[in-house]
Amino acid sequence: MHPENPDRRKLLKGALNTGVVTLGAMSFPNWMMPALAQGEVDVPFTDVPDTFNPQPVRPGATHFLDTRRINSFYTDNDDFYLVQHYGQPEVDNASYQLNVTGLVDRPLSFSLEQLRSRPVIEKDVGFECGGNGNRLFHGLIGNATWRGVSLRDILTEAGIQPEGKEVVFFGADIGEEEIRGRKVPKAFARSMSVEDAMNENNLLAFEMNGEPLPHFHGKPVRLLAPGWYGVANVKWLTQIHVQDTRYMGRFMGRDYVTLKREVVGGTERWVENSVAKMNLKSAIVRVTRNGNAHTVRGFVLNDGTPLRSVEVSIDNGPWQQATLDPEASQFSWKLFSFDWQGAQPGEHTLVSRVTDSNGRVQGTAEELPERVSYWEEFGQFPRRVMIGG
Ligand SMILES: Nc1nc2c(c(=O)[nH]1)N[C@H]1C(S)=C(S)[C@@H](COP(=O)(O)O)O[C@H]1N2
Ligand SMILES: [Mo]
Repeated sequence: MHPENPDRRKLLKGALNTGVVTLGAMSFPNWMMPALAQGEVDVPFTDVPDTFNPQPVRPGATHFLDTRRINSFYTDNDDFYLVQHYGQPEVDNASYQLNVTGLVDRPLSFSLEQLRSRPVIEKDVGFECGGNGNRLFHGLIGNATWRGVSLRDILTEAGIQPEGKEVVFFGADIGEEEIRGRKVPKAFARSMSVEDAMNENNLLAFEMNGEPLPHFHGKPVRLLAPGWYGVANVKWLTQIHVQDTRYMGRFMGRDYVTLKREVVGGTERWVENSVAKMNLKSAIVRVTRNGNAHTVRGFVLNDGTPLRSVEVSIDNGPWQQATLDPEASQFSWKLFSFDWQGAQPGEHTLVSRVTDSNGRVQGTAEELPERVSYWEEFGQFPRRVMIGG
């Protein structure tokens, strides 16, 4: 978001880690954190409960990014959020194999070396968990630069047969699922239509921010579907299977399934859908003060549709243009900042909204279709801050 000396950042992180070790679960109030730019200090949010206190990464655990701390376009690999449903399998690079099977003319098998010797694509991609939301201050989020190979090229080489309709991506992680009274071992898997899988942007990624893909992010290879919610990005990827029926697994058919009240061809119905492409969303995550100047910062995520504007409203006042970070690209997160003029002492409500080039506007939670459960939370997110006297 604003330039910062990386050594300094490391120092800050080190200090934070030490603090956590010695002080256990004690939380650090916002205003105790050192300033990030010369003279710049965080303005505390008053809507964050004491219980929201993201911790450093722990093996096996979900990890939240502390969005109040976002200060760079790329999220450090060791701070990028983590979600895994069946643990974090350690896959051996030397014996790794990716198999392409099913309704293809030529079943294929790749070692890591063979994948790495193919033409490499590099892309900035940001994403969030389909279960991210206000209650987590949007902490299941991150943005990185990824390197890998084209999924489309590999599927083209394998030759999808005309009957092939669905492409299933299997991870190496296996969990026991009880389905209709029977316990069975199931690999984490997600699927896409052939058309979606053949999208030229999809990567099989083996590098993240210039490093080999870290263990917890799917070493050695993961799928990366730019514009999709995180759940699509299958980690520890070992098999790609083409079939002529829909794939029905927990993460397509039962979990990561929304329930929304929508009008379907004139009839109001409760609609379930598998979490897929990201909805248009923005959120304010940070407010800082430098002297009397206040800056409001946040992020935008969507499916890659170009944006028209990001705006901020203060205390229900008029919408005012925010500035998008020029580093943003089609599938990265898009950080924005807004110069808040003449902020008066006292408590204030801030909210952002984003509009895309199709004219779609991020609505308030009340304007969006009624939604059951936390999947796909993308309404406006009003924040409260206290400006000191
Ligand atoms: N193999 C495998 N891939 C997976 C998952 C998983 O449990 N197993 N979780 C998914 C979900 S729900 C999310 S949100 C993203 C998180 O990716 P990250 O941990 O690298 O941020 O990975 C996805 N890929
Ligand atoms: Mo997720």
